[in-house]
Amino acid sequence: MTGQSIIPSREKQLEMLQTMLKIRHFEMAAGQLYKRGVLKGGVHACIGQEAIPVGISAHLHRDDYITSTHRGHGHHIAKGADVRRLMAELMGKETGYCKCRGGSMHVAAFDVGSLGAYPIVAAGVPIAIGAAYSIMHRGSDQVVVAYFGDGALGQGTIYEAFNLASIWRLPVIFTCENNYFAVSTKTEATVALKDIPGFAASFGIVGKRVNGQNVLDVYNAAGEAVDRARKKEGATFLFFDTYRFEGHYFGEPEIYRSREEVQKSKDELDPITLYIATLINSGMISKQAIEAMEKDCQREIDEALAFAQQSPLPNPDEYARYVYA
Ligand SMILES: Cc1ncc(C[n+]2csc(CCOP(=O)(O)OP(=O)(O)O)c2C)c(N)n1
Repeated sequence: MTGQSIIPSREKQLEMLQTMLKIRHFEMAAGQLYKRGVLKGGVHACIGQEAIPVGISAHLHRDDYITSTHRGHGHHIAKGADVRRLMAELMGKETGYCKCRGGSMHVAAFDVGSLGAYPIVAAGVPIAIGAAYSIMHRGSDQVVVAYFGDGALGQGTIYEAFNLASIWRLPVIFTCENNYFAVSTKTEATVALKDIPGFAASFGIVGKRVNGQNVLDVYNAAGEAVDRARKKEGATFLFFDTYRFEGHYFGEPEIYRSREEVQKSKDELDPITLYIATLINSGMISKQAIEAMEKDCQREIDEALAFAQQSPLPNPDEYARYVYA
């Protein structure tokens, strides 16, 4: 890693803020739907973690790939997914990305390079390796971002993936979102890993620990990693420190952390609040322009809600259609 900071263009920076706001508004709307009993099953929000997929996706092309997790709305929206089809998928409608067969935790959006969200912890990572292997054989300059949580570091497949990525020089960006909890278990209770660069170096790849609440830090670290992957110079392991503001899923009782801890993190670590302050201080945007941006986001999410609400449910007689075994 060169460590040299690159300041993105004003246009890019405003686009990043807009995408972070879009993810936040989408998930706040999903939270309301969950409370009203409209959404069934587990819905895992990435509220507080938005800077990571946004800073990374700012470097990705539509045909680059991602593999995602149970906490994947932000990964998909940042990659350009249509929020109407995503909302419809959450609501179990036929117009959803997977025609209701996936739901929040199993979305795949091939139109924007998402090879799927995998709620089996770490399960998306070997799929990212397969996609990277195909890129290598096709000789294209695509890259793959494999998202996973700190909980995935307890899964052996991660280390097999590191090994193969190094041996085959695969264009992968291993992206760990360390939000300090795997459900109720603190990272420190299960993850022995401390020295990220040293650990990655032992596999012959580059590793870096990054502040995941600062979208510009994410943007810079991801820029180097994506560049390295496109040039076929090998994989990167990016370990982002972040914090999830909601429970593990909407409605989860959160008995393993105090209200004060959560509030302090919301007050001090909100990636959107922090970024807005940076943009205002640098004169890049006015408060009025931010308000207008928020209204735009809200309008887009309202449209997505209306689209999803008006969409038909799937025909129960066709439940096995599109499902392969
Ligand atoms: C292999 C496997 N073991 C256990 C579970 C149950 N489970 C669902 S989410 C989760 C925690 C995941 O934590 P982390 O990877 O840190 O992601 P986060 O939820 O914090 O984003 C667990 C243990 C699972 N889905 N898959």
